[in-house]
Amino acid sequence: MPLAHRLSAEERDQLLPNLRAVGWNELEGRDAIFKQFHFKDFNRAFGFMTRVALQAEKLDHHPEWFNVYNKVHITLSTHECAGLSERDINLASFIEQVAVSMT
Ligand code: H2B
Repeated sequence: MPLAHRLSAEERDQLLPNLRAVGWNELEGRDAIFKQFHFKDFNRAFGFMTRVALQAEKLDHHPEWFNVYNKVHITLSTHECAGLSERDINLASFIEQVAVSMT
């Protein structure tokens, strides 16, 4: 896999607005993006997590996440470049597709 690079200001201007529009925000004090998801119940939340987990494993890019019942909080960042990379954007886009199909 090619090395991940931290997104430049120009790349951020291009890539982040679409994700902001659906509720992803940049964290304060850390170069990462974050979103909270709410589902109807635990089955939906865990089904969502299962689908995301399988794709994360394929991409070798994994979410930091927290789940209680129907809530899933997700943080995405890339250790290799200590910040946001295109891998985070790609995983966030996939996560959005799954979330839409689970609500
Ligand atoms: N997930 C995330 N979110 N960021 C990474 O930098 C990362 C990862 N690196 N999953 C991968 C695994 C790396 O640790 C392995 C060794 O490829």
